[in-house]
Amino acid sequence: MKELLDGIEKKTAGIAVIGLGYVGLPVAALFAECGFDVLGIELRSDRVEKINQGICPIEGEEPGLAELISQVVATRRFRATTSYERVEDRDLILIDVETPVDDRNIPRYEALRSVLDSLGPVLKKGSLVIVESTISPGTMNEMVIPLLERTSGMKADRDFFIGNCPERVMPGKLLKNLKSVSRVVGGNTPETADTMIRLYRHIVQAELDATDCVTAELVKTAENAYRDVQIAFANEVALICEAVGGDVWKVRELVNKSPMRQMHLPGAGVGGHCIPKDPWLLAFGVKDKNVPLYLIPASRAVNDSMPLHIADLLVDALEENGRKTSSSRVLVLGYAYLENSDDIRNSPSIRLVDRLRELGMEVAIHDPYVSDYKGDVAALAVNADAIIVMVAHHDYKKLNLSKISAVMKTPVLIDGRSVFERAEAEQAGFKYGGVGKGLKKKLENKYV
Ligand code: SAJ
Repeated sequence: MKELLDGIEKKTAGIAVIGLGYVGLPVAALFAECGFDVLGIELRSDRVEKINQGICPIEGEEPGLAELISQVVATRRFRATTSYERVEDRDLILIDVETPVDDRNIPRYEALRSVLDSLGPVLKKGSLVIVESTISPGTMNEMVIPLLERTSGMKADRDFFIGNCPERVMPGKLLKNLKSVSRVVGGNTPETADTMIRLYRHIVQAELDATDCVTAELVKTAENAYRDVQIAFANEVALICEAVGGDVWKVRELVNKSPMRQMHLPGAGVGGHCIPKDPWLLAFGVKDKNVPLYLIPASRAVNDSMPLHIADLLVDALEENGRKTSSSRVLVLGYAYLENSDDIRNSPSIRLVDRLRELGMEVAIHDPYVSDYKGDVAALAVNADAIIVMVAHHDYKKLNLSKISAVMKTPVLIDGRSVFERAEAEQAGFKYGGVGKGLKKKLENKYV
């Protein structure tokens, strides 16, 4: 460990980053920028080629990333390859490969296993391996370490060192979050955790909390499960508000004036590559330990049902307008999973569009950031029976609603993200409804 510490202090230790995606690539670039020699190992040769030309293969607005990659490639501190052969002289190996769950919400560790199979035979004695991918609690002890000992023929904590340091990045702020958000640093031994902290101190200006591997696995999956449960609560309150004619956004604003409340945003659903997956990784950690989980699975069900709820709101509105769903034309505004992003992974809009097409509707899609769906909203709205706002892209706040309702057959506006106020939509000629703001039904005065 002493040699390793020396190499980390003097930045003479060679680094390998395996998996150059939205986490691995910025991490590799930051370590190269601060003076380490970094070798990126990436399966996809098209990404390797782009990177070695100094081009950033990540789409979307990532401030500073493209410039940083071209700089560290030009100074030859960072290069990418598809092969593991040069890993044998690397002292520090970071693993940043995907850990998705399948349609039965079971984690798929194929990418991680294949990395460990390839890494074992070339793993340098005395090196430090850090898994940065999000993994279920127990995965380091039950899978990663045993597998790497088998494929390397070496013993953890004797011949090599190992830990788990999950990331807290967010699309659009990859570099900023990596540098300024605290991290949990899980070492298989306390000494390993300390060594990892010395390494990350070079690129992280925020707190680095030393702990063990299981705690690191639990924190990462629990912090995202926390967010999913909070969002599900807000969505359930929205459904209650619709039923009693309340406005959930007003309710939320006033609830949050109560001390220690932080009701999240209700909406059209929960997408992305973290929040829909990590609660299932957390749950999988206790799969055969008969821990009765109700809240975490139920929250996933609530959030996954929101796109279908939007479809129900639409069907109600069309029927109120005397329109049959099967002959209706609908324009969906927003296909990305997050405002002002081009990332469509697990987007709620995908579920919504499938549902509307199942109901026989003709569906047009617009999204200013997704290349297949760019275009003019008013043109796409011609003769439409309804428009549905699924993503709060900034562009949508500036839409001229009167111009749009004038070209529609029956102007219905279903607002999944409360982008518009009911009054402005109705003034523009729309029948308006949305999550937590059901269609303004005449509430029968049941008390008279
Ligand atoms: N969403 C809601 N209501 C909310 C917040 C989000 O419906 O109150 C929806 C969004 O529309 C989106 C999905 O949930 O479809 C996820 O949104 P997000 O803001 O959580 O964005 P992500 O998926 O990029 O989450 C990442 C996560 N970061 C990591 O996993 C490292 C998450 O832990 C962070 O809390 C989040 O960024 C953040 O905002 O920092």
